[in-house]
Amino acid sequence: MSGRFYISTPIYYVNERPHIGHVYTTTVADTVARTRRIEGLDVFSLTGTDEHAAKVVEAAAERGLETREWADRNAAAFEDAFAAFGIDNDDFIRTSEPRHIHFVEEVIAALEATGDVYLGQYEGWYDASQEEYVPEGRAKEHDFCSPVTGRPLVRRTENNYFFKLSGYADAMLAHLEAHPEFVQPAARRNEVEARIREGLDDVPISRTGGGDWGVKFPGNPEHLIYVWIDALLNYSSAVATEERRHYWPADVHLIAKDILWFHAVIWPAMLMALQKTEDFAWLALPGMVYSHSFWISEGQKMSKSLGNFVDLEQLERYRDRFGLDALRFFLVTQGPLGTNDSDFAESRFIEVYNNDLANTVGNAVSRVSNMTGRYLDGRFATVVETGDLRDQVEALEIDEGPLGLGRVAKGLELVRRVDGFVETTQPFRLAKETGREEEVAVILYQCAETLRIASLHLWPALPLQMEELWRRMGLPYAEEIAAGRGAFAAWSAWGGLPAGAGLDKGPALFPRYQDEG
Ligand code: ME8
Repeated sequence: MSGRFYISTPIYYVNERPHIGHVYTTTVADTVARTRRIEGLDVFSLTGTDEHAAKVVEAAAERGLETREWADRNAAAFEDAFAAFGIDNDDFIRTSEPRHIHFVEEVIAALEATGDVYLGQYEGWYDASQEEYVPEGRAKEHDFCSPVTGRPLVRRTENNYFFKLSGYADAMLAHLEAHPEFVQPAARRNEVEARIREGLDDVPISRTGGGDWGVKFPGNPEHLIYVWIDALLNYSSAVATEERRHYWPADVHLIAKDILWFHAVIWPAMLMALQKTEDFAWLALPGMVYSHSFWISEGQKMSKSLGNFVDLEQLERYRDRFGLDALRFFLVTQGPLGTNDSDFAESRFIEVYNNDLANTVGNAVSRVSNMTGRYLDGRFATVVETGDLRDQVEALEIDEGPLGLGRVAKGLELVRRVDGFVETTQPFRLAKETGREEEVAVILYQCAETLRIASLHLWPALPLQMEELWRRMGLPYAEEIAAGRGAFAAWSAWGGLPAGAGLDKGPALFPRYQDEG
């Protein structure tokens, strides 16, 4: 293996069942992980659940359940959902697990020893709906209501342990300057930078009087460690073992804009503080925090009060109707990866499915396999080294982007080139003329070879159907990737479809969808 790659998703609150937002981020992370797995990197992809929030306790109580029982049930729902949507994560961490709790205790004790965590008194505007304090300026700006949910803020005074965030403003600005890729997209980086320049206050990291669902402050068990501090540490606790430590630092923390501040400022400042300790100096800063935007639903913001969350049941219906790959493809290519929100609308789904998958990928594969069957007995006698389509394939350059997902767009474009090439060269017409067998073979080899190269680009988003295509070509890529021997660079070079290889016919990979209504 030529290197390692670590990507994480947020860990999700277990007060509720999963919905499209959770499946989205985790599917994108899975797709990114696969772009690295197919390159042969030693990949670690992590997801999991954030369990110590007060709203988990409340949600359980509303149902007359023990907190643990409700947390267990929902954690299982997340784990099952991710399996059902084809996520190939390497671990699923729950913050209620002993391995995590012990790690948090040790980290906090170490930070207390350096003086970065200290006991003090805090008075401020508390946003109960988000379980966070809102700085004075922001509170005023939002008329003393939550900037996220709009609910009234409450004035609260408590004895807390604090984290000395104020000591890290200069270091954070210097880090952003030296590593402009640290927060992406760039617009999010600029927001973060502007807010740091407004000044950083120390942050309370413990609470009292909230029962005992949480991690107890080491040496002062009346205090529970604030859920966010506990949660962020999951990224490190999951790899704190001898066998996994080499995965650190994470290459990408994939999150959405709602939790940018914690990931882009508080988390790296904590890691900077940990650099001063002996036991945790291995926790260098992650490579990138990538913050996407939000899905909305049929033109409206999704909210509990509107009851319009695209929930698991709805996502399952899409999966069952169009296939898992189609759902993944839609999420990854049409989702809110940039700074704009995206609308999840059925009409758009059908349009994308028919245009990109049925009429492009599916159609090209069936056309080329049909002609190969009919004119070449399903086999390619020789490797074709030169030709117009090869030139086009080699000239095509697409920016892969910070997450490597531009590769999927490139795969789709390669398939479009196959279509265009068939249109211009008309092998089905040549095949009817005598003495032109050689030309037909040269055309069809190039088509199949381009589809093979495209499939390597598309696999991260369309794993099931691209593996089906590989079976039809008799190529062992799926097994090689599973064994950690992905070789994207070598495989995607021209000529990988060997002489004697075939392209078997089979059912349509993406049958055209026609509304029955
Ligand atoms: O914030 N569109 O957990 P959470 C896209 N436990 N993505 C969405 C979304 C939407 N409409 N809604 C949610 C938490 N998400 C904390 C995180 S991490 C150390 C602790 C996704 O269950 C998106 O990834 O509220 C967002 O950041 C995350 O779910 C929030 O999940």
